[in-house]
Formats: sequence, structure tokens, C-alpha cells
Amino acid sequence: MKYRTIPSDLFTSNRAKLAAEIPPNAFAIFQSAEIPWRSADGSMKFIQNSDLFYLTGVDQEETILVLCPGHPDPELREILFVRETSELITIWEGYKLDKNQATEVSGVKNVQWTSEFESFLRRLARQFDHILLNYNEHLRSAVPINYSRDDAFRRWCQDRYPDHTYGRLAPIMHRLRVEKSETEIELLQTACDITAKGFDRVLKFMKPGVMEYEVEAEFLHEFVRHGSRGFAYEPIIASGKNGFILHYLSNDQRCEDGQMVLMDVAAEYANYNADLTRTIPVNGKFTARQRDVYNAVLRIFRLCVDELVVPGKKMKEIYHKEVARAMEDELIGLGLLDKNEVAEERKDEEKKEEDKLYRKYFMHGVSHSLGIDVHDVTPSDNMFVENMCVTVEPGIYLPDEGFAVRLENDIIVRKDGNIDLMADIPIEADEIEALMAEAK
Ligand SMILES: [Mn+2]
Repeated sequence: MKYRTIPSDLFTSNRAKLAAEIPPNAFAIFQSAEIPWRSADGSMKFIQNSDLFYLTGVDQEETILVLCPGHPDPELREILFVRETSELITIWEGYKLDKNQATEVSGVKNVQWTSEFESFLRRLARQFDHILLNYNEHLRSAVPINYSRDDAFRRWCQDRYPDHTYGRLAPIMHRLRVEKSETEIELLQTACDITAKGFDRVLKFMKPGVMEYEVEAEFLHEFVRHGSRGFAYEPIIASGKNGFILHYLSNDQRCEDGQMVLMDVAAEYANYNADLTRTIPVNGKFTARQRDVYNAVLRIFRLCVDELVVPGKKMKEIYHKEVARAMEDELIGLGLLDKNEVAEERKDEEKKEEDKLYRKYFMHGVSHSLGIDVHDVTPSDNMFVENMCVTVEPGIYLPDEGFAVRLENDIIVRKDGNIDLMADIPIEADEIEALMAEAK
């Protein structure tokens, strides 16, 4: 693997947390992701199922984890199934884990070949009535077009064992994964540090006339040479008006003199993801107006990190509204909203948040959780919790003036003061200008 060895304690302790929630008459089954295939015989990048990775650290296809904490035989309480490797597989695909290596990675002592799984399941199903299966219950997930191994397995299993009862693993996994351990925070920090190297390089590279895709390539160069397997998500390099397209991905325009360029781009590391946004002037110097808008966004950003992101606070119901009120004040200061109209609107308690005046200039959420998924799992009560990793990403979008500003860092939520994992990445307007001037 390109990334450093992760101590198997992380996965052992993650499994212990889950095992404590599995009833004595039940067992749980997790499936790895599938290798996505192209039209012919080429495969696309394999990205492990987040829950399976969280519980085992195994970054390989055709892997299955079974947890049965109520089993009378201690050796059958956790079993990991991995794909049987061979000389032929090694020649064509490279090294796969053998049983001992799978134990070293995951901490699971009982490792079997995946080919043994069905007969093992038959024996387990005779003894236990209740089967817990995994399903993608992420709030933002679309109806799957391509079925995952979890989906295919659920159909097969329910067909094969129709009289067992079934339960959901997703609510438990969402709760467990929200709070990040020290090891996970270190991995997130590495993803952020690698992202920082990309941004440093781009500050030196940016000048009028460069193409957005050249900027993308500069980031990727630093990411890959520092052990990342690539972008945490499809990068957005949006010069000028492209900054208004929230999910702009074409990155095929020229960065022009006088424009701002909004870059939402970050590295993955060991399946953990960073999420960064910076907006910089293409020519290295903010205009007075660009700087005013930039500083307004930066003040909102600081307010969130220093005061508003607090454990126990509801993300949508409280936090996003507090940010919205602060944003209204900034927009009044920038001459974009009328003070009296905003005052009038604030009296109207019935008015929906999405219909408010400020939404014309700031139309998205401020924070989402971050981890093995870029939009990571969120607790069902939608609350900030201690050691959760969240983004803070306010923005102001001005189509009439031809530019947008968004700033985004990744924060660990702590009651005694949040930790900004990107505190070292330049964000002050003066600092950005100085670093860009150095390169000239
Ligand atoms: Mn984000």
C-alpha cells in the first residue's frame, strides 16, 4: 500500500465497539466493495467499502467480515474471509494478502478463504436466528443503479434463509464512525498535510493564462508523490464565473488576469479524506472589492471555527441558522442586502430558511462531517459530537460581479477548543498575496 501501516488496534477496537451492540442471538455480515468495471475488460480504481475498512483495514476486493459475539466458541466470534491468492493472481494482479498478512492488518485471528464462506454461513445460520446486514443508508445517497456486494448478498441471503429475522447495521455504524479516534485523526491530519503541499505548489504556479486543468495537475503531482492515491473527490478548479457552479468539474477554462479562482480540491490518504477550498486572485493581487468579500467570508469562517461549532449543538436546526444571521450582517456590510428588509424578514418567523434574502448569495450548507467518506456519516440526531471531524465552508457568490469566494478547512470538534487540521494552510489575504509574490 502507498500509505503507512495502520496499527491493527484501531480495527480491533472498532470491532469491539460494534460487537457490544450485537445481541447474543445475532451475527453481522459486512461485504467489501466491488471493483468497478469499464465497458470492456478494464477496471476502475477500487475504493473499499467504508464500513468494512473501518472494521478491518483490509483494502482488497472479495473480502467478508462476520461478527458473532454470542458464539460459544471464541474462535468463531470474528472471522475474516479474504480472496484466495495464487501464483497466477500474483503474476496478473500483484500481491494479495495471505492469511497471516490479513491477521496482521486487521487483528482478526481467524482468517479463511472467501470460498469457505457459504458453508460457514450454513453452520452459523443453524445456530443463530437473527442476521444483521449492511445497507447504504447515507442521507444523500441516490437509489443505487449498480448494486453493491452488500445489496447482492442481501438478496441472496434472504432467499437462502427466508425464515431468519434480519436487522440493520447502518444506524449502528453511523453512530460509531462519527467520533474519530486518535489514530483516525492522525490519518486525517496526513491527508490535510498532503493537501497543503498541493496548495503551496499552486500558489507558486498560478498566473494569468494557465488552464484550470494545469492547476488540477499541480495538485495531483504533490498528492501522489506524498503517498496519496489521488483526489479525495473530483476537484473543482473554477476561475471567474465558473465559481458559481457548485459542482463544476470540467476544469477546462483559462484563468484570466483580474479573476478569482475557486479551488475545492483535496487529497485522500489511507482511505481518509481531506476537504479544502481556497479562493485566490489569478494575478496574485486582490482588488479592493475582492478583498472585502474575501474578508467577509473569512470572518464567518472564523466565527464558525472559534465559536459556533460546539459539541451538543444541532447542525441544521441551530448552527446553520446562526451562520445565516451572521452572513446577513456581512451581506449588509457589503451593500448586497438592505438593512431594513433584513430586519423586516427576521420578524417573519414563518419564512422558510431557503426563501430568505441571503440565499441569493449563499445557498449551501456550512458544514458536513468528514472521514472515510467525504460526506461522512452523520448522527441521526444531527448533532456535533466530541471528536467528530467536520468541514467549515462558508462562501459568497456574486454572479453580477463575476466572482465567488469560498473558504473551507477541516475541524475536529472539541469542547475545550476545536482543532483546525488545516491551521497551517495559508488563508489570510495578505499571506496569500505575499506567497504569490514570492514566486514571481
Ligand atoms: Mn466540503
